[in-house]
Amino acid sequence: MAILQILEFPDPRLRKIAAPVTVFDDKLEVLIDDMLETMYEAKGIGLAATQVNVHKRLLVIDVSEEKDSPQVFINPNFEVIEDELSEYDEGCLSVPGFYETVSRPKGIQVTAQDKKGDTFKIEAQGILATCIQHEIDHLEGKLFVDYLSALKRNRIRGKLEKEHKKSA
Ligand code: GNR
Ligand code: NI
Repeated sequence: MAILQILEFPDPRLRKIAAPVTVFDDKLEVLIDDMLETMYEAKGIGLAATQVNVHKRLLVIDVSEEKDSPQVFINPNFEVIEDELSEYDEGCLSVPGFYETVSRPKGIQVTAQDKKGDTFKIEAQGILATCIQHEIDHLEGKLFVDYLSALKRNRIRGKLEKEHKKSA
C-alpha cells in the first residue's frame, strides 16, 4: 500500500472534472486501498480521487468512530430525498486548517458501483450525507470554499499560498 500526496487549494488540478470509471480491475483495487490508507493516515472521514490527482469518479469514506467501516463509491450519483438543509462545520484535506459552516440537503439516496462494478443504492442522512455530497463535489472540481463568500475564500487562498511558499 502507499500514502498518496493530497493536492491543496488553490491547485488548479482540484478543478478538473473526473471521468467515469469503466474498468474494474486489480489496478482499481490498488488505487482504492491506497486512497483508504491515505485517508486514514490524514485523519479524514472521506477522500475523492481528484484530491490525489486521479481524475476518475471514485471516492472513499469512513464516518465510523472506530475507523473500521470503509465505504467505496464508484461513479456515484445522488438524489435529494429530504430537501431540508443541515449545517455542518466542514473541513477538507485539500484546505488544511480551515473549517466553515456549509448547508446541504439533509437526506439523499446514493446510487453507485462497488469495486466489482455491481450497482448498489443507499440512503444517507447526517454526516454521511454531508460527506458524500462534499466528495461528489470534488469529482466536479468543486470545493467547500466555493460555498463561502469571495472574501472568506480569498483570505483562505492567501493564507494557504503563503504556507505553500514557506515549504517550497
Ligand atoms: O475529513 C473530512 N471531514 C469533513 C468534515 C465535514 C464535512 C466534510 C468532511 S470531508 C473531509 C475529508 C475531505 O477533504 N474529503 O474530501
Ligand atoms: Ni474535501
